[in-house]
Amino acid sequence: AKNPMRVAVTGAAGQIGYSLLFRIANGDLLGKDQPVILQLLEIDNEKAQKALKGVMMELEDCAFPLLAGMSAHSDPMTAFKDADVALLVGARPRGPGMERKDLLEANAQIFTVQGKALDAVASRNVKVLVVGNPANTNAYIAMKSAPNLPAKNFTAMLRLDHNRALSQVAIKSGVPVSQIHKMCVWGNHSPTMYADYRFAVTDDGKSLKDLINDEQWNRDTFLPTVGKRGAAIIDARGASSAASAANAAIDHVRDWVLGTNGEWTTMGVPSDGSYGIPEGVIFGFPVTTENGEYKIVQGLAVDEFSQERINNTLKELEEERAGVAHLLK
Ligand code: NAX
Repeated sequence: AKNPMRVAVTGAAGQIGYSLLFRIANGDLLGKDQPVILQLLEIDNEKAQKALKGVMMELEDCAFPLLAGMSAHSDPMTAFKDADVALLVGARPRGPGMERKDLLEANAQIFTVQGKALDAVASRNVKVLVVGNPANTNAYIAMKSAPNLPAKNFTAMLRLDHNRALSQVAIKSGVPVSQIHKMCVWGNHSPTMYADYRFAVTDDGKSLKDLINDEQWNRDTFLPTVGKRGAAIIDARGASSAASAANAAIDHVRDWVLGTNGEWTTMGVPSDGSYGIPEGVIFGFPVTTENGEYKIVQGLAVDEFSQERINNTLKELEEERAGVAHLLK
């Protein structure tokens, strides 16, 4: 039998945690033959820690064969000890009267502390996925706070945007999602992200762009629908995306660890300068993965419309980065 892998999850008593933990323990994250140990972090607050205990009671009550152990933490230095995977879900939500700048700063503090803790105690190969918003900038802060870990180990979640885009294209074209390849999303996990089906093809190589053949739909329906989907879920459900966000986190890490067999997916990763994105900016790119490493898909044509969109989402990320620069000294 395989040795258990340690998966740290922050914000473990939250909405996304409630969907995520059960799927990890069920083997959806790392494979049906891979035992896992869950190391769960919540804020140092009686109510949160009590709620976390409740979730752990339910995990026990599932008697998952792959769940080899679990522990509750209020300190990232113990929660991240020897972690092979770290899912950073917990973040400070926007409170009443809070400006975007206040939100950035509150989260910058959290992700500085957590980046330092990962740097100090996690496995040197830890794979980090930041889900908590603003996800790209939080991942950037954690990466910068962990100089002894490879920068490439820090990623942000664009997969929910990617999956949303896939489903919208499938509905429009009538081609099932399972038969659509080479979808991607560029940029920030925010309404500025650029979901791009120009390269998408069916199993038999037909272009989705040609099949749909409707630029106005792309501009006026598809991009706004994907970009504002989070708000539409809040409006309909009275709560933000949780099960779909947990599902996307599972997809992201599973594909990173187990490989995509040549298929494209989208990950927010530190740029290596590809497509003119400044090095180090955590940006959504089309990637393929193999042997636990991702590679940015190279050589894609960027037309004028796409360049405009990419510039726009990059500009937002650079503003966010400038907004927290003073905290990273
Ligand atoms: P909840 O408010 O239900 O849960 C968050 C949990 O995190 C709470 O239990 C809180 O106590 C905990 N927490 C806060 N600060 C913490 C810290 N410093 N250490 C440990 N735990 C901490 O939010 P939920 O709906 O689960 O969403 C979590 C985050 O995911 C939010 O930031 C949200 O904006 C973000 N999302 C990101 C998405 C993406 O695609 N990247 C999509 C879904 C989601 O909106």
